[in-house]
Amino acid sequence: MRIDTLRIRLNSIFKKSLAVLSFVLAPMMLLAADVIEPPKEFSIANFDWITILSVLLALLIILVIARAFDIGALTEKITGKTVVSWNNINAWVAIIFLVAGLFGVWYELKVHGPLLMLGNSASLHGDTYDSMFYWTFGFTFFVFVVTEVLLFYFMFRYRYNENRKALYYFHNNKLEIIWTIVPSIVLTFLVLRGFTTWSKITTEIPKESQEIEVFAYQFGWKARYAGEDGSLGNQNFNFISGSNPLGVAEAGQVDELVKELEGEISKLEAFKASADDSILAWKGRYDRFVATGLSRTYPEDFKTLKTKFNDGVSGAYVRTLEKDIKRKRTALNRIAEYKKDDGFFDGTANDDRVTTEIVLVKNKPYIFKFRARDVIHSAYMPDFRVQMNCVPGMPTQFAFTPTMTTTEARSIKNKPEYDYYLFCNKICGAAHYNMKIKVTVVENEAEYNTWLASQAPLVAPKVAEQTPAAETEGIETEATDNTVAMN
Ligand SMILES: [Cu+2]
Repeated sequence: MRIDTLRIRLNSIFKKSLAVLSFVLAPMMLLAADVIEPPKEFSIANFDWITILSVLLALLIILVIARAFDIGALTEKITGKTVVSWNNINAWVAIIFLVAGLFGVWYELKVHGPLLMLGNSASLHGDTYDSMFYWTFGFTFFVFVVTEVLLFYFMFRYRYNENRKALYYFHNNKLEIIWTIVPSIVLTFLVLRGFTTWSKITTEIPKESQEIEVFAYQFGWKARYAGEDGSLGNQNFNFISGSNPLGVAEAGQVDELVKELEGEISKLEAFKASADDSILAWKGRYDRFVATGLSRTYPEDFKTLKTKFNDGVSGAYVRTLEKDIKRKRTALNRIAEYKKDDGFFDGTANDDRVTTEIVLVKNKPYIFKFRARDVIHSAYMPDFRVQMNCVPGMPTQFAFTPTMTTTEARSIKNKPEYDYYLFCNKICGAAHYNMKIKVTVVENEAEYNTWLASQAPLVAPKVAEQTPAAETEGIETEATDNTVAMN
């Protein structure tokens, strides 16, 4: 009797909580819809009454069903007969779930599948890569459908039946062997295929591949092409400066940087020498602020002054100066070491082109050398099935051959505005979403040469130094700006 009372009480608590939860959930769902749409002015006219009413209707239906089960349970208690068979209900729910789930899978594949497909690959290795994807998807999809159907069908077919006794089935070696060997074979096939494809992509690089340096920074990309001499000049992160964002080993730029660093060092040295005077001056200002009450009128200025003065007295000011000087001296020493190496500044960098766009020739092999300036980025060119991390201090590379020009891709996709892009595929900071560089594939070498000639070389060649070869090839070297600005 007491247990019965408890059950009734629990039942009523459960129902009350359900009701409270419903009234909390409904406004929450409405709020969630508001997150997506821009907030509207608060007015009853702006309410989405259809959504509110459908949520209320859904809650009402749930309550009615719950009520119906209550009545069923009560009838069972009075008559002693089974009215609601939970085993049957669960069995049918399993079938409904299976059918609805499979319909959902079919719907997703049909409606959203095409959006995820990358379309025809535009590189030589792309087709092998795509075929790997389809094989993997095919195997896993087949296994998925078979296991899901069996799982829910068995739930339905072998639900509890009081006339049937379950068989105690402990172990079967044959089954164990089958379900170990079959996946092993499939996985071995998939893994070996992936391994050989990856090895082929990364090792079978044609000797005549053209090198292009791709440089990642927060938040953009720069590309560097070899000029008329056909080879990329050296680079080092120690040479990076405002006018030399890629740190290319070009003597003029590096000398400029040395001068800049020396100037900054002597400025810092002067600050250090007059540190005592500065501290005294800050103290004077500090006292005056306190005496005249300015400290209360301009609390922010006073706070800054106080920090400065405290840092001066504690010695932090001088220590920071010394640290800065040391850092700049280290940079100078490193540059000096590189300058000792005659071959390092051999002038090959002078005609290099630093560009804000990548232009490739169809069916020509390329090797992209990736570098990063600040954090890890990832170069991702979905059309060419290329992806490679760009790590500061660790050069990486990816070789591939484009097989479809931008014009061809536009006509195949039926999108006259379509362009290939190299995206950053690693969340690298606030403007990561916008970190991309256009890649254009042209039909022939002539188009490429015209484009390259329009890009300014690192060092503008003097008219007298123009090589006759460059003139006969019709390459214009009209560029005069030898600085490459970050945009
Ligand atoms: Cu990035």
